[in-house]
Order: sequence, then C-alpha cells, then structure tokens
Amino acid sequence: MATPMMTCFQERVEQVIERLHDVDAVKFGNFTLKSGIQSPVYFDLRVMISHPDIMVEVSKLLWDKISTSKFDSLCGVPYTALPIATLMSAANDVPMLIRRKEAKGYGTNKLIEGKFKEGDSCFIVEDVVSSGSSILETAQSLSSSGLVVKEAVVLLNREQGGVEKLDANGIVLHSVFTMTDVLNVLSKRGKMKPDMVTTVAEYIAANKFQPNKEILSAKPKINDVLKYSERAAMCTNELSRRLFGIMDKKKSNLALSADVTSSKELLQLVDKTGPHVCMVKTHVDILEDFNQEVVEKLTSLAAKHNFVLFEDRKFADIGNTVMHQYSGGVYHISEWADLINAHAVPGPGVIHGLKKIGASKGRACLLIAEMSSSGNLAKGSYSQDTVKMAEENKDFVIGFICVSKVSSDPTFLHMTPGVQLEAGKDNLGQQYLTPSEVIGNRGSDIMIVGRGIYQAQDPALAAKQFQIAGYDAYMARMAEAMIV
Ligand code: 5IU
Repeated sequence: MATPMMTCFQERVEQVIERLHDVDAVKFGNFTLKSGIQSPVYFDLRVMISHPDIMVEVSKLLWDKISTSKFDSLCGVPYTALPIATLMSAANDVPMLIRRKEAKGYGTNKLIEGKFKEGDSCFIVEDVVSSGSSILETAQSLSSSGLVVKEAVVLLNREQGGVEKLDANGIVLHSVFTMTDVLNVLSKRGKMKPDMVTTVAEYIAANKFQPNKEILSAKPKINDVLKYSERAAMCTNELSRRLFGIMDKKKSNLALSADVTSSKELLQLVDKTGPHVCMVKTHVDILEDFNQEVVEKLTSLAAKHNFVLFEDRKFADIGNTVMHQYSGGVYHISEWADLINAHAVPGPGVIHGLKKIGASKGRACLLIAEMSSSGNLAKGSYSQDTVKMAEENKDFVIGFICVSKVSSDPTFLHMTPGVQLEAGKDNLGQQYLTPSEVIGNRGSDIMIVGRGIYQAQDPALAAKQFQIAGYDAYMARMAEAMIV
C-alpha cells in the first residue's frame, strides 16, 4: 500500500503532467521526430521556462527524487535543465556546476565552470532522456575533469534505452515519470480521446527498449566488442600489433598532433604529454629549426613513453617520386617515422613506392579515406575505392584516416582527426567532433588531437583529459555493444 508521502508525491506528479499538457509541452497528433520516426506524441519541455510555477514544481519533484542521495554538486544538461538545476541548487543550498557546450577557445578554456576538487561527486539533472547519450556525454566531460558521476535524475524517461545505457556505464538514472505515466495520467483525466490513447499506447510498446529482444536479433559489430588486446593478437603487421598493445597497456586511444614550429617546444610538449598518448603525429616540415638531432630525441621520447611516431606527410605522388620523398631529402622520414600516410588519388603505385622503402624497416602506412575539413572531396566512391586499395595492400597499409567507420576488418585501424572536447569548427574549415562521438558513436579507434592539447594552458592536463574521455568512450562503446 502506498504511504501518504508517496501518494502526495504521486498526486503532484499527476498535476505536473496535466499542467505540461495544458501548456502544450505534451502534444498529441502526427509528428515527424528529428530521427525521421513518425510519432503520435511530441514533447517540447522547453516551453516550461515560460511558466515559472511549473519550473518551480518540477525542480521540487526532481529534488524529492534525489534528496536521499549524497553528492557535492548538481550539473544541469544544457539547455532546459540548466535553469531547473539552478532552482534546485538555490532552494537546497547545493552548489552547481555548468558544463560548457561550446569551447571558449581562449582564456582558461575550462570545460566545467564552478568550483570543485578532484574526486567530488556530481549529480546530473536533465529534463528528458531517450537513449541516454546527452547525459553520458555530460558525465564523460565531468569525469574527464576529475568529478565522479554515479547518478542522474530526469523529469521524463521516454523508455527508449536510457536507463540501460547509463547503467552499463555505471550511472543510476532516477526519473520522476515515464512516457507510460504520461499516457495513463492524461487518459485517466480525460485529456485524450480514446482512439489516441490506443495509438500512443501502441507507439510506446513498439518503441520501448527491450534488451532481450535486441540481444537476440542484433549482431554485434566485431570491432566494437573486441578488446585492443584481442585485436593485437589478430594482426599480422608488426606495427599494428604493437600499437594495439600500447593502447591496451596505456589505456589510451589518443594521438597527439604536435603541430608546433620550434624543436624545443616540440620536444617539451611531447615529453610532457607522452604518458597519456599511444601515438605522436608530427609535421616535421613546419619546424623552423629542423635537424637530425630533433628526430633522434623524438625517437628516444617514443621509447621512453612507449608511443608510435607518425609523420603526417600525406604522400600523393607517383611511386617513384614518393620513394625519394620518403627516404631522402632533408627529413629522411623512413629512418625514424614508424607510420606515414598517403592519399589514394595517384592509385596503388603510391603504396608500392612507399612499401619498397618502408616494409623492410618494419614501417607501415595509413590511407586517407576521408578528411575532417568541410567541403573535402574524399567521400562516397572515392572513400570506398581507398578501402579496397588498402585491402589489396594489407602487408603495408594498416588502416585509415577517416571520420567514420569505413571497414569492419578488426585488424584495420581507424584514426580520426578534428577532435576537441566540444564540437565546433575553426575559421579555416576544420570541423571538430567530441571523443564520445568519434570513439563511441562512430567507432573510430584513435582520435587525433592537436590544438585541443598544445594550445591548452596545461597541455599535460589536457592530454590526460582527452585520454580519459577517449578511453571512457571506448569502454562505453564496448558496454553498449554487449547490450544492443
Ligand atoms: N588532419 C586533419 N584533418 C584531416 C587530415 C589531417 O585535421 O582530414 I588527413 C591533421 C591536421 C592537423 C591535425 O595536423 O590533424 C588536427 O589538428 P587540430 O586538432 O589542431 O585541428
């Protein structure tokens, strides 16, 4: 039997659901959702901000759900949950944190605003949850800044896998009401026509997350469930085996793009960030004071910190020319770079030329299947033909530069540039995705980060944050592949 307190809470929940319906935050009809799915019910909880009485009551209900939990601060997921978290914080004298949605790109470049110390616990507040991705992304940002996130609270649970996804990532989700509650309350209170009640009930049933059904029907994507160590064991190429081994041992899928222009700065940056990376990517031709000593020191740092050295030379000429560019000139790249990359545009001759120089030295190559810059032409059939070219040259080509999963072969590496802790772009066409998007959603193996690290106030700390965010996203991807 319900206790009086529970009954009272329940009554308040029902009133809020009815109020939300009255102000058109819940609508019935025929709607096309962002995902393209047709839905007979539509939630627009943002309209709450125009109704202070609803905002206050919602914040109280959310607080009542979590008041027995212990935490140091609250963090609302932008945007609607931000003012709700503010109300909860002020009414209950609990500090609040704000996760920046856009990187500032100047000043302290802080990701989390507000005062906290490493190890503090933070409770996430959200208005509505479907798959749980926004809460997970917020949790990853918070934990990469040293906070501990174990719980989240949401007003409306759409029952579409959010609870399970967050649970797989160690986060308990509390909700004030579910989509089924909305249907029950509004039909009970005569706010819906009987045929609409049936339509919505059918829609909820059809879209409800059913883990068991999905485990049986979904075939996990192979390199989403294989661990780095398992993939290392599958590789015949010595360098890819070593690289997967480093990723496993160092718990890092981070490649630093060390695009600085002085040797001193380069060596200092690499030494500081070395413990957090599995790879350092260079553009030696931008160094104003290049000499052989620099690459000798770089290779010593690679041994000291156990990472792979990748010269981002992007060879793009006929076989005979790239042989000279790779082995000779000023840089003698083949003498020190473990890994290089090439455009597929000249045809397989470019790989054959590079292989002639590099294969006997244990070197390997990536093909550029896609690029991160806006308007680039590496897409569609060009990308597909690049993958085919790699498959035909697996003894020397070990993977791709790409922004999506281009091959399901678990021995191929997918490496993605254009990564910052917040999505965005620079003013010359570079496009940024987040670690959780690149590693978690797109299934890439290694994220390449340049300015996000070397322009940070503390590059070692930034590298550590990216390392944690990238590795968390990899773990989340593995956990999700097990559920779905
Ligand atoms: N890089 C890209 N996009 C690409 C390829 C390479 O950004 O498609 I191919 C390189 C350029 C730069 C690094 O060296 O990756 C990204 O640096 P920032 O994180 O500073 O944008």
